[in-house]
Amino acid sequence: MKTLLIDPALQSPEVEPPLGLLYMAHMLERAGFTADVTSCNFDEDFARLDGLLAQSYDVVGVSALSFRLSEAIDAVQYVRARCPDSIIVMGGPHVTAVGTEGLDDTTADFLVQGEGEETLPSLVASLANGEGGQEVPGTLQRQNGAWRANPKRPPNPALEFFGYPRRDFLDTFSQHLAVTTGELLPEPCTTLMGSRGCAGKCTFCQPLIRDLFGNAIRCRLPESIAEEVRYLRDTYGVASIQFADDMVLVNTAWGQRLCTEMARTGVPWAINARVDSINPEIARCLAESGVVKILFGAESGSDRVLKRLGKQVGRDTNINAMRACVDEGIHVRASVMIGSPGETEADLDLTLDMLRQVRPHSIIVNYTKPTPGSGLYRQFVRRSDSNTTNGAKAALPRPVGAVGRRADQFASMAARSQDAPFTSISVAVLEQYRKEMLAQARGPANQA
Ligand code: B12
Ligand code: SF4
Repeated sequence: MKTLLIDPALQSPEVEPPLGLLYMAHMLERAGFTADVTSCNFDEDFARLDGLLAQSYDVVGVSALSFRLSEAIDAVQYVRARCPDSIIVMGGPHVTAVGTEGLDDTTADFLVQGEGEETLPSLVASLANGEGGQEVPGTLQRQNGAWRANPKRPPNPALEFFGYPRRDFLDTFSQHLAVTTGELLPEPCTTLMGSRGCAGKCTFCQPLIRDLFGNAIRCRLPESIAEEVRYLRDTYGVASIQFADDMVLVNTAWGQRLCTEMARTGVPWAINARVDSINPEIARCLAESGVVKILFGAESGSDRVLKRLGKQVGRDTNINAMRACVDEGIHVRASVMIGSPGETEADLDLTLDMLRQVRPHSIIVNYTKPTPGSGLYRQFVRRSDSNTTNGAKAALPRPVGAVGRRADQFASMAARSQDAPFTSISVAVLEQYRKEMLAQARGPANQA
């Protein structure tokens, strides 16, 4: 069976290779199927996709992020129009988060929830054997116009089993490498995944990460991660690595082993981390092993807001962690959220004050938005589907009615910075705070 995996356009300056598709490509090849991967990020008008589709694939997979759901749906329609006989499978965070929501009108044949490394090869094998893809755990199948769900597939506890993502199967990998981010990481830079899962309970994110990757946090062997880094350096000239993990310092012992192995590679790296995984000793260990940049989801300087967001850390932990890394000379990027539920101007002042105290090197300020799959999204849907109104509801985007239209709503919300569905503080005031917060970054050139 010939398979093609498609990453629809992200329209983001941070065009990163689709690691999930590349892992699945590895597992498909291992199961005896061919797998090509393409990214529409560099494919205006689907010209490249057209060329690929001429090869008549038996199975075509399309990945869907909620905020790019329209692009994913477009890609499915495009494939269906050109290859009416191909089996089309959709998967990814959106499908995992909300199942068939927003997908009523797609012509996909199967949906996959959770990790695809084992589900997709099982599905393709079932199709190849003439079993029609029936009963494959982790899938939903279209039957007589409705979706039928099979049992979920538990995540494989051994991440090493998935091998390395096959970047050599991605026709646009050299273009991903050529994207310059203008950041301090030496280029070319690319991403890598060292662990999956997160123990956090942030309401604007979970339970999506648990639904995608399971409750347990799984870590790869640090030696194998370093081996992948050396492979990337020697094969593609990669000069630095951005870890895409949600919570790279999952435990101190593993984190320290990873530092030792990464130091041996001599390749600078950057991570995302929770503030409660950092202390001065770990910060030193990170700096000595070549970590040049660390992104913290600090979110707020108000304990009240942090608690309501389920962060399980307080303002002091934010400050101590960021300071420890600043002191070690690591570029600290603080991500904060404004317009969170129940947030007042006094809370925003506390966030501003926290940033003044730390002076991170760069700052990202996002409006709190309802990401499908998160607790906040469920709250948002309950409110927007309800008929009653109150002050907070007046600030919500219009109720959506048919679920299909939510796709456009997600997309427009992601595109506009000024959507603030959870607060009655005016956008003008929020924007003023945003400007003041950004002004607290050490390097104005690095503000985001
Ligand atoms: C790196 C990353 C990015 C990168 C690029 C993403 C990319 N090209 O894949 C960048 C920085 C660009 C990015 C941007 C954004 N991101 Co992002 N990102 C991530 C991150 C941290 C890692 C992605 C990754 O590689 N995962 C590892 C692989 C193994 O997992 P995976 O991609 O999900 O794929 C697996 C399964 O989903 C499934 N699967 C996926 N596709 C398909 C397709 C088929 C056919 C099948 C069968 C299975 C399948 O199988 C794969 C293998 O197991 C995730 C969090 C996370 N831990 O995953 C968030 C995440 C994907 N991002 C998210 C969000 C919200 C965003 C932003 C909207 C943030 C923002 N406010 O701007 C933007 C959107 C950009 C845009 N303009 O549209 C959400 C998505 C939520 C949702 N419901 O869609 C996530 C889950 C974070 C979160 N906790 O909420 N992101
Ligand atoms: S926002 Fe980050 S820390 Fe919080 S649960 Fe999600 S991945 Fe974990």
